Amino acid sequence: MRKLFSLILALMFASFIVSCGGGEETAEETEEPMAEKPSEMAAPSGYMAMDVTNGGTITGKVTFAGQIPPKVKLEVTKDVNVCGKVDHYKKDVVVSQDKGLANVVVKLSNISEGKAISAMGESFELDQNGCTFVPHVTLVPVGESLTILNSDGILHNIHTYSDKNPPINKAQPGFKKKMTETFEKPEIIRVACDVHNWMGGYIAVADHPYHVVTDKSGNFTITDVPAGTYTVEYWQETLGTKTAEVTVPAGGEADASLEYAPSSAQADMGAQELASSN
Ligand SMILES: [Cu+2]
Repeated sequence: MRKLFSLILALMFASFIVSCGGGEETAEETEEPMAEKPSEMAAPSGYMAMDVTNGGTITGKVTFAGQIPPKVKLEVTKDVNVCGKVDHYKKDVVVSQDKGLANVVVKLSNISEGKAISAMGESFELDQNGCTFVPHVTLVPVGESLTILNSDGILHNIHTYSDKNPPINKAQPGFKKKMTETFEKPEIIRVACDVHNWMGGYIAVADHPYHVVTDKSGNFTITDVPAGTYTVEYWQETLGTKTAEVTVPAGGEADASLEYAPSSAQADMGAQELASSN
């Protein structure tokens, strides 16, 4: 009797393990596809990731139409032993010798599907180095961690001015080499340091991967664009926002060069007019 009882117990226990094991497997099966493709889920804007076959490339150069503005040196008034190692200049308009405009955020403003946002990269960093934000304009996808580094080893303070994301105002003492922040809403956010009033930069939070920043010569490249006609939006911190239409052929190239006039009045001119006058 006792033997029978323990046999029944053993059988019950065995079937319990089997059903548990089975249950776990089912759970794994349903979880796996979600864990595999977080970036293919709809972004807040409704952007959908898909496989891009035979995509095209948009290249361009953003230029400054006026005289190359003289560099304006900024006075280092604090932590001179660290911050004063390099000269600091105003970065509101950074123009190369061939009139390329650096630090312009270029994006396709009306793209609804294309490559996965993970194409933007795996890690995103903003450094405070020589009491300057490096890079001056940082791209980060929505919901991804932005690593904020303090290479200077002195007190800085990350202070953001945002509309859609909660503002950040956090001290980063010299011993705190790293901190991370995430942004849930696409927007271009000004960032400053209250300790060093000349420090300024921008964080561009992207809801899809068709966002780039012009290099120091004003050049940019946007790759793997599904064939079609798009609105290209250009943003420069003092010259404002402009748009242009571009048609990307399958597997081909499209040019989306743009010129910014030096005055704000002229900056309102249609980008297409400027493009056609080139
Ligand atoms: Cu600082």
